[in-house]
Amino acid sequence: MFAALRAAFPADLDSAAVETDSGLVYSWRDLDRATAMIANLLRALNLPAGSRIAVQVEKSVEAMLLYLATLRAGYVFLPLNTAYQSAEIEYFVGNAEPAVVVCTSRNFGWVSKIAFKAGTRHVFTLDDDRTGSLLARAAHHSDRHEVVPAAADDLAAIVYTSGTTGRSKGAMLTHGNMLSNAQVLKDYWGWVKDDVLIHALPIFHVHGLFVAIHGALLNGSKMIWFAKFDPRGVVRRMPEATVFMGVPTLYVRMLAEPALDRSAARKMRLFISGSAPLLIETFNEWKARTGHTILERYGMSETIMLTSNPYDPKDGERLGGTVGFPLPGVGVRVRADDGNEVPVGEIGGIQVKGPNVFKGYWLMPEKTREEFTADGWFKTGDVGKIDERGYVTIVGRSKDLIISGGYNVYPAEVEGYINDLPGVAESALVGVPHPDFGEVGVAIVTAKPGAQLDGDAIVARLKAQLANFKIPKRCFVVEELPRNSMGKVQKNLLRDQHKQLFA
Ligand code: MLC
Ligand code: AMP
Repeated sequence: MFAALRAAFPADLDSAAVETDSGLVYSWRDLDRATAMIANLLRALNLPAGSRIAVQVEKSVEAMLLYLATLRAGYVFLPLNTAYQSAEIEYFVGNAEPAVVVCTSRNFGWVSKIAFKAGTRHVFTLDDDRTGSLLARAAHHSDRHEVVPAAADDLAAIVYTSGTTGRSKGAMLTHGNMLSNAQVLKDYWGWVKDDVLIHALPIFHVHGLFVAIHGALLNGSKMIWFAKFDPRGVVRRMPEATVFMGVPTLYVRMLAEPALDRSAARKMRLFISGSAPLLIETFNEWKARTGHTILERYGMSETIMLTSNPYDPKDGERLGGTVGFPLPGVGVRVRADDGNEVPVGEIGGIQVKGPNVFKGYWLMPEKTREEFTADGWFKTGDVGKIDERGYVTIVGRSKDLIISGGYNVYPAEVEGYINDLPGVAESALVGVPHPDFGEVGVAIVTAKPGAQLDGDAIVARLKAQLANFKIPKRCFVVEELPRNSMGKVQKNLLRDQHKQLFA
């Protein structure tokens, strides 16, 4: 993967590869030299083959360089959301047993304690102001490094994705998964010389880390780099850019900027949305304001990108409300619960097969087997249909999942934390529509006999334990939860009851 990206660097290594929102400029030569130095540092640690490098740091160009250096050195990158707190990190580090952990200096105390307990030998710091022990140590290493060869089937990254039962699973992605997907997207999305990408997404998930970074680097394209999404700043820099990638919340927030108009988007070639459903209102409003039709695509940690609306009009129009066609080389089909084929246009479970599909869940062969069909297709857990023209539409999910601002929240995990609080008898977390985040979690809780509960106090307690995006936006205490005749909580009734909460 790294060799392919490196081969795409432009001939003029002194031209700008990344420009940050704070005015720093990194040349292609800088990228090459810095990744060599970090790769040499990692190699000097004499780590066993296949070692995981777990990283929980704020977004910075150096964090991206650490990712690229890990590929370059032949190790396995393990990105972690900066919102994760100690219980979450303890699980990931305990499960993945990384040889190296990189964290912010602010979190060094508690993260290093967790890491050393799990047997990690090396803990470095990396801050978003180009300081920390990782860079200080890398500075002593040579800026030349022979790329460590990797086979298509070798692991390149483990991306944790929450499980329906509460426990996260590490999706193992290979160099072949990543490179095949990046090459298909380069072609399908029509990347051209002189493209400039605005990079405004976090870099600990598939969207910002793989789709955006690989897209720009594999085309030798400059990135305008935002450490944090800032709608005003992005609209201000838009006239210099040609490609933008975002989750729907980013589009909603940019639409609230008066400066967003056709003139701001005059050089833009392509706006891409994914990770969560894009509302048709957003799709239409964006077209009216900028003259551009957003291209919606569909992906997952386990499969990177699997479908996309067409870029080239000769392949068809970009249809709002759909996620387009299976990407070239990727098989997508819809199956009924019993595994049988469904007629064209009918709803069923979406399954996928192709060179983009991951190798399995880290240390979970059973789970891996469960998620694949006997004939080798991966069950996405999304529910949808494919029409006679081949457009895929996602209509729902069979997995109990809430997608909030592009982040996944698994109700079972949050409910587990709520149920452990004193006085709580049981709880249900449901997703309700939200104008900014698309969907947010709302908790409905019952008390143990004699206990007095307060919804706001429950939310406050959760904030100390869980990543912020998983915290329910509201919590209601009720007498009892609605149940069906089988005794199962009727979440659909709860969702219905609260659907107007943020309208
Ligand atoms: C932040 N908050 C959220 C939230 N993000 N609440 C619910 N859902 C979210 N996604 C809350 C915080 O808890 C906090 O609440 C308050 O908002 C401010 O926090 P912040 O960190 O300052 O928020 P902000 O920077 O505004 O972040 C919003 C965002 C961010 C939309 C920019 O969530 C984001 O970057 N989302 C993108 C996620 C992404 O990249 N997904 C790709 C996954 S890959 P309080 O109460 O503490 O004030 C994938 C595959 C694929 O899905 O197909 O791509
Ligand atoms: P993750 O596990 O974080 O990779 O999230 C993957 C999930 O995000 C998918 O299984 C879908 O449910 C959802 N998703 C991604 N892209 C889209 C999209 N364009 N529309 C609707 N849902 C999407």
